[in-house]
Amino acid sequence: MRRTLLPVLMVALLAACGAANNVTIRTDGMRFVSDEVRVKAGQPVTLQVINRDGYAHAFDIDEFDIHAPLPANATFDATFTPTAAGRYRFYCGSPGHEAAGMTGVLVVEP
Ligand SMILES: [Cu+2]
Repeated sequence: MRRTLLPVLMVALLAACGAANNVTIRTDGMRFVSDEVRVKAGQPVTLQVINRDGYAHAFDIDEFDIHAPLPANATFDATFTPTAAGRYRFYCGSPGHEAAGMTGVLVVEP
């Protein structure tokens, strides 16, 4: 029993890890946490951005045409599939926030 169970569990774990292209980003004042996130190319990405600050932010990635307002205490969800590996900058489009350092990088790995 034991000999057969371990490989099966490992395969199941690997499958679960490979399918998890889920990213959660939180706002924290004038920054994003995390400010660098990694996903795999060719797999759907489920992105969730949570704003628990008491004022509005935004979440923007120009290359994926994502431009989402983030009112105070709101959450934004998006699903998209990056096809090309690369480093894609995201930022907060609220006036002054990007200049204050509210930026990050979505790293799409091949
Ligand atoms: Cu902001």
